[in-house]
Amino acid sequence: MATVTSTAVAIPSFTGLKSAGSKVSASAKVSSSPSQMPRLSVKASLKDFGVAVVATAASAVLASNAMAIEILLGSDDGGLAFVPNSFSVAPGEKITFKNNAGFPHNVVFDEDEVPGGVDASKISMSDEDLLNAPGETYSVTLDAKGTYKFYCSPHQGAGMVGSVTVN
Ligand SMILES: [Cu+2]
Repeated sequence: MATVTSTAVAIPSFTGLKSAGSKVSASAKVSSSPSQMPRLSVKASLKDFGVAVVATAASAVLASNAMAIEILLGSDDGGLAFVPNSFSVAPGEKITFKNNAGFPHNVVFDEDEVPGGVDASKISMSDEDLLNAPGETYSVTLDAKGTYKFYCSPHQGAGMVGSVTVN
């Protein structure tokens, strides 16, 4: 949503400024033909403007990429837990689970504890699939609003469970 809004704003302002820039370029050509300098500077400023637009678009993309959350697998003191174990995200927000301590871990969504119509197996790691190395990650995005419960299959009995709400 944020990206769409930014883009909608950026395009009209680009068009408006570009046409203003073209007018400046035309008058510079007429009034100062002996010297190339004004034309060059107009060209340069148009070029800079183009860069500015690209930068704006890029920062909009970065902003949307920044819409992400990282969940640690295992607490710093070695506890078998998701940290945090309860959190909220926006639809489509990237959730990255990252091995921190006490691995191997995995992330399995409970088929009985996901919103209706969601296939838990499509957002889960398989029971046998484990994150073994330090810093290893598993990422998922959830689109359907509601509450999802998940667990780490090796440590579910030890209470390594979590809950995420998409809203
Ligand atoms: Cu675990």
